[in-house]
Amino acid sequence: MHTDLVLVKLGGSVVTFKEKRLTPNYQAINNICNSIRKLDKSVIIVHGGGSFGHYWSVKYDMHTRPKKYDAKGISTVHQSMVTLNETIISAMRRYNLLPYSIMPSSLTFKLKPCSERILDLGIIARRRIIPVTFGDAVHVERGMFSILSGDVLMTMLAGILKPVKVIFAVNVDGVYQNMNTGKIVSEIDDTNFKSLDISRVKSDITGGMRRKLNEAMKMASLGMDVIIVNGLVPRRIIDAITNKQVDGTLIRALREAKHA
Ligand code: IP8
Repeated sequence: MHTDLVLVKLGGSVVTFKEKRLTPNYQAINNICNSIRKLDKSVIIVHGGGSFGHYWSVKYDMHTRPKKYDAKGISTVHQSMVTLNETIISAMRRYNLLPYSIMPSSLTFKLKPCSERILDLGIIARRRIIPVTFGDAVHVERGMFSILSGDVLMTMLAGILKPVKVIFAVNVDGVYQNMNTGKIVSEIDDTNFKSLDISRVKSDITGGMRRKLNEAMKMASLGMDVIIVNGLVPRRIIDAITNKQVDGTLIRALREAKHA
Protein backbone atom coordinates (compact mmCIF):
# COMPACT_ATOMS: atom_id res chain seq x y z
CA MET A 1 0.00 0.00 0.00
CA HIS A 2 1.11 3.57 -0.76
CA THR A 3 0.78 4.94 2.79
CA ASP A 4 1.31 8.59 1.86
CA LEU A 5 -1.09 8.72 -1.08
CA VAL A 6 -4.72 9.78 -1.04
CA LEU A 7 -7.12 9.76 -3.93
CA VAL A 8 -9.82 12.44 -3.87
CA LYS A 9 -12.87 12.65 -6.11
CA LEU A 10 -14.45 16.08 -6.27
CA GLY A 11 -18.02 15.42 -7.30
CA GLY A 12 -19.58 17.45 -10.08
CA SER A 13 -22.23 18.53 -7.58
CA VAL A 14 -19.49 20.20 -5.53
CA VAL A 15 -17.38 21.88 -8.20
CA THR A 16 -20.38 23.04 -10.25
CA PHE A 17 -23.98 24.02 -9.64
CA LYS A 18 -25.59 20.92 -11.12
CA GLU A 19 -28.86 22.63 -11.93
CA LYS A 20 -27.26 25.67 -13.60
CA ARG A 21 -25.70 24.75 -16.90
CA LEU A 22 -22.00 25.40 -17.36
CA THR A 23 -21.66 27.11 -13.99
CA PRO A 24 -18.69 26.33 -11.73
CA ASN A 25 -19.13 26.68 -7.99
CA TYR A 26 -16.14 28.99 -7.57
CA GLN A 27 -16.71 29.39 -3.86
CA ALA A 28 -16.64 25.64 -3.25
CA ILE A 29 -13.59 25.18 -5.49
CA ASN A 30 -11.72 27.98 -3.68
CA ASN A 31 -12.63 26.63 -0.25
CA ILE A 32 -11.35 23.18 -1.17
CA CYS A 33 -8.11 24.61 -2.56
CA ASN A 34 -7.63 26.60 0.63
CA SER A 35 -8.10 23.47 2.73
CA ILE A 36 -5.94 21.07 0.79
CA ARG A 37 -2.94 23.38 0.69
CA LYS A 38 -2.48 22.62 4.40
CA LEU A 39 -2.15 18.89 3.71
CA ASP A 40 1.18 17.17 3.95
CA LYS A 41 0.30 14.20 1.71
CA SER A 42 0.61 13.06 -1.85
CA VAL A 43 -2.74 13.76 -3.45
CA ILE A 44 -4.34 12.80 -6.76
CA ILE A 45 -7.60 14.49 -7.72
CA VAL A 46 -10.33 13.29 -10.04
CA HIS A 47 -13.28 15.60 -10.67
CA GLY A 48 -16.71 14.95 -12.05
CA GLY A 49 -18.70 16.59 -14.83
CA GLY A 50 -21.57 18.34 -13.05
CA SER A 51 -23.30 20.98 -15.17
CA PHE A 52 -20.49 20.78 -17.75
CA GLY A 53 -20.01 17.17 -18.93
CA HIS A 54 -23.42 15.95 -17.80
CA TYR A 55 -25.22 18.86 -19.40
CA TRP A 56 -23.78 18.11 -22.84
CA SER A 57 -23.95 14.30 -22.43
CA VAL A 58 -27.70 14.60 -21.95
CA LYS A 59 -28.05 16.98 -24.92
CA TYR A 60 -26.16 14.60 -27.22
CA ASP A 61 -27.61 11.40 -25.70
CA MET A 62 -24.25 10.00 -24.70
CA HIS A 63 -23.85 7.27 -22.09
CA THR A 64 -21.44 4.94 -20.34
CA ARG A 65 -21.48 2.35 -23.12
CA PRO A 66 -19.31 2.41 -26.24
CA LYS A 67 -21.13 3.66 -29.33
CA LYS A 68 -20.56 5.82 -32.39
CA TYR A 69 -21.98 8.91 -30.74
CA ASP A 70 -22.43 12.16 -32.62
CA ALA A 71 -18.97 13.55 -33.41
CA LYS A 72 -19.97 17.06 -32.38
CA GLY A 73 -21.30 15.72 -29.10
CA ILE A 74 -18.02 13.92 -28.36
CA SER A 75 -15.97 17.03 -29.03
CA THR A 76 -18.36 19.26 -27.08
CA VAL A 77 -18.53 17.03 -24.00
CA HIS A 78 -14.76 16.68 -23.92
CA GLN A 79 -14.12 20.38 -24.42
CA SER A 80 -16.56 21.28 -21.65
CA MET A 81 -14.64 18.99 -19.29
CA VAL A 82 -11.35 20.58 -20.33
CA THR A 83 -12.88 24.00 -19.55
CA LEU A 84 -14.04 22.85 -16.10
CA ASN A 85 -10.65 21.25 -15.48
CA GLU A 86 -8.92 24.50 -16.41
CA THR A 87 -11.15 26.39 -13.96
CA ILE A 88 -10.16 24.01 -11.15
CA ILE A 89 -6.47 24.04 -12.11
CA SER A 90 -6.39 27.86 -12.18
CA ALA A 91 -7.99 28.05 -8.75
CA MET A 92 -5.48 25.56 -7.38
CA ARG A 93 -2.61 27.63 -8.72
CA ARG A 94 -4.03 30.79 -7.16
CA TYR A 95 -3.78 28.96 -3.83
CA ASN A 96 -0.16 28.06 -4.55
CA LEU A 97 -0.93 24.41 -5.12
CA LEU A 98 0.94 22.61 -7.90
CA PRO A 99 -1.67 20.91 -10.07
CA TYR A 100 -0.80 18.96 -13.20
CA SER A 101 -3.67 18.31 -15.55
CA ILE A 102 -3.90 14.79 -17.00
CA MET A 103 -6.20 13.79 -19.84
CA PRO A 104 -8.25 10.75 -18.85
CA SER A 105 -7.81 9.35 -22.36
CA SER A 106 -4.10 8.90 -21.58
CA LEU A 107 -4.94 6.65 -18.62
CA THR A 108 -7.12 4.12 -20.42
CA PHE A 109 -6.97 1.98 -23.54
CA LYS A 110 -10.19 0.35 -24.76
CA LEU A 111 -11.69 1.49 -21.43
CA LYS A 112 -9.16 -0.57 -19.47
CA PRO A 113 -6.60 1.07 -17.19
CA CYS A 114 -3.05 1.64 -18.53
CA SER A 115 -0.95 0.60 -15.54
CA GLU A 116 2.31 2.34 -16.46
CA ARG A 117 0.60 5.67 -17.04
CA ILE A 118 -1.36 5.33 -13.83
CA LEU A 119 1.72 4.35 -11.81
CA ASP A 120 3.31 7.55 -13.13
CA LEU A 121 0.64 9.55 -11.34
CA GLY A 122 1.82 8.11 -8.03
CA ILE A 123 5.39 9.13 -8.79
CA ILE A 124 4.31 12.64 -9.79
CA ALA A 125 2.21 12.99 -6.63
CA ARG A 126 5.17 12.01 -4.46
CA ARG A 127 6.86 15.21 -5.65
CA ARG A 128 3.93 17.15 -4.20
CA ILE A 129 2.66 17.90 -7.68
CA ILE A 130 -1.07 17.15 -7.77
CA PRO A 131 -2.25 15.20 -10.83
CA VAL A 132 -5.79 16.32 -11.67
CA THR A 133 -7.87 14.23 -14.04
CA PHE A 134 -11.63 13.92 -14.68
CA GLY A 135 -14.59 12.02 -16.06
CA ASP A 136 -14.76 12.44 -19.83
CA ALA A 137 -15.87 11.12 -23.20
CA VAL A 138 -13.07 8.72 -24.17
CA HIS A 139 -12.34 6.75 -27.30
CA VAL A 140 -12.86 3.03 -26.82
CA GLU A 141 -12.21 1.40 -30.20
CA ARG A 142 -13.09 1.63 -33.90
CA GLY A 143 -14.36 5.19 -33.54
CA MET A 144 -16.67 4.31 -30.67
CA PHE A 145 -16.58 6.51 -27.59
CA SER A 146 -17.99 6.14 -24.11
CA ILE A 147 -18.57 8.40 -21.16
CA LEU A 148 -16.04 7.36 -18.56
CA SER A 149 -17.30 8.36 -15.14
CA GLY A 150 -14.80 9.89 -12.75
CA ASP A 151 -16.07 7.35 -10.20
CA VAL A 152 -15.03 4.43 -12.41
CA LEU A 153 -11.72 6.13 -13.11
CA MET A 154 -11.25 6.31 -9.33
CA THR A 155 -11.52 2.52 -9.05
CA MET A 156 -9.04 2.07 -11.91
CA LEU A 157 -6.55 4.40 -10.23
CA ALA A 158 -7.07 2.91 -6.78
CA GLY A 159 -6.64 -0.65 -8.02
CA ILE A 160 -3.21 0.17 -9.42
CA LEU A 161 -1.93 2.88 -7.06
CA LYS A 162 -3.22 1.35 -3.80
CA PRO A 163 -3.65 4.66 -1.96
CA VAL A 164 -4.03 4.55 1.79
CA LYS A 165 -7.39 6.26 1.53
CA VAL A 166 -10.02 7.21 -1.01
CA ILE A 167 -12.30 10.22 -0.51
CA PHE A 168 -15.48 11.06 -2.39
CA ALA A 169 -16.55 14.66 -1.87
CA VAL A 170 -20.25 15.04 -2.64
CA ASN A 171 -22.93 17.69 -1.94
CA VAL A 172 -24.67 15.78 0.86
CA ASP A 173 -23.44 14.64 4.27
CA GLY A 174 -22.92 11.00 3.26
CA VAL A 175 -25.10 8.04 2.28
CA TYR A 176 -28.66 8.14 3.52
CA GLN A 177 -29.99 5.21 5.50
CA ASN A 178 -33.42 6.55 4.87
CA MET A 179 -34.28 9.47 2.60
CA ASN A 180 -37.34 10.44 4.65
CA THR A 181 -35.59 10.76 7.97
CA GLY A 182 -32.40 12.14 6.44
CA LYS A 183 -30.38 9.75 8.61
CA ILE A 184 -26.83 9.23 7.35
CA VAL A 185 -25.17 5.79 7.64
CA SER A 186 -21.84 6.22 9.37
CA GLU A 187 -20.40 2.92 8.15
CA ILE A 188 -21.21 0.54 5.32
CA ASP A 189 -20.09 -3.04 4.89
CA ASP A 190 -21.29 -6.13 3.06
CA THR A 191 -24.08 -6.69 5.55
CA ASN A 192 -25.90 -3.33 5.49
CA PHE A 193 -25.07 -2.41 1.86
CA LYS A 194 -28.21 -4.01 0.41
CA SER A 195 -30.57 -2.35 2.87
CA LEU A 196 -29.62 1.16 1.83
CA ASP A 197 -32.14 3.55 0.42
CA ILE A 198 -30.25 4.57 -2.71
CA SER A 199 -32.83 3.59 -5.28
CA ARG A 200 -34.75 6.85 -4.99
CA VAL A 201 -31.77 9.15 -5.00
CA LYS A 202 -31.84 11.32 -8.10
CA SER A 203 -29.34 9.89 -10.54
CA ASP A 204 -27.53 11.16 -13.62
CA ILE A 205 -25.93 9.85 -16.83
CA THR A 206 -23.18 8.04 -14.91
CA GLY A 207 -25.29 6.71 -12.07
CA GLY A 208 -24.97 9.20 -9.20
CA MET A 209 -24.70 7.87 -5.66
CA ARG A 210 -25.48 4.31 -6.68
CA ARG A 211 -22.45 4.18 -8.98
CA LYS A 212 -20.30 5.84 -6.34
CA LEU A 213 -21.26 3.24 -3.77
CA ASN A 214 -20.67 0.35 -6.13
CA GLU A 215 -17.22 1.70 -6.93
CA ALA A 216 -16.57 2.33 -3.23
CA MET A 217 -17.45 -1.28 -2.40
CA LYS A 218 -15.00 -2.49 -5.06
CA MET A 219 -12.22 -0.34 -3.58
CA ALA A 220 -13.01 -1.49 -0.05
CA SER A 221 -12.72 -5.06 -1.27
CA LEU A 222 -9.23 -4.19 -2.52
CA GLY A 223 -8.32 -3.19 1.04
CA MET A 224 -8.82 0.59 1.09
CA ASP A 225 -10.98 2.71 3.35
CA VAL A 226 -13.33 4.86 1.30
CA ILE A 227 -15.01 7.87 2.88
CA ILE A 228 -17.92 9.82 1.43
CA VAL A 229 -18.06 13.35 2.83
CA ASN A 230 -19.73 16.65 2.14
CA GLY A 231 -17.26 18.57 -0.03
CA LEU A 232 -19.17 21.80 0.55
CA VAL A 233 -17.72 21.60 4.06
CA PRO A 234 -14.07 21.15 3.00
CA ARG A 235 -12.86 20.69 6.57
CA ARG A 236 -14.44 17.25 6.33
CA ILE A 237 -12.23 16.28 3.39
CA ILE A 238 -9.19 17.16 5.47
CA ASP A 239 -10.52 15.41 8.57
CA ALA A 240 -11.19 12.29 6.53
CA ILE A 241 -7.67 12.33 5.11
CA THR A 242 -6.02 12.99 8.45
CA ASN A 243 -7.92 10.24 10.29
CA LYS A 244 -10.00 12.58 12.43
CA GLN A 245 -13.53 11.77 13.47
CA VAL A 246 -15.60 12.95 10.52
CA ASP A 247 -19.25 13.39 9.61
CA GLY A 248 -19.75 11.22 6.57
CA THR A 249 -19.97 7.58 5.53
CA LEU A 250 -17.07 5.18 5.85
CA ILE A 251 -16.91 2.14 3.61
CA ARG A 252 -14.37 0.20 5.55
CA ALA A 253 -11.62 -1.79 3.84
CA LEU A 254 -12.14 -5.51 3.91
CA ARG A 255 -8.91 -6.29 5.72
CA GLU A 256 -8.63 -9.90 4.67
CA ALA A 257 -8.87 -8.68 1.08
CA LYS A 258 -6.59 -8.92 -1.85
CA HIS A 259 -4.08 -6.27 -0.93
CA ALA A 260 -0.57 -6.68 -2.24
O1 IP8 B 1 -19.41 13.19 -13.04
C1 IP8 B 1 -18.80 12.22 -15.90
O2 IP8 B 1 -17.98 12.11 -14.78
P1 IP8 B 1 -18.68 11.93 -13.35
C2 IP8 B 1 -18.18 13.09 -16.94
O3 IP8 B 1 -17.56 11.64 -12.43
C3 IP8 B 1 -19.07 13.36 -18.10
O4 IP8 B 1 -19.61 10.75 -13.44
C4 IP8 B 1 -18.40 13.75 -19.31
C5 IP8 B 1 -20.35 13.29 -18.08
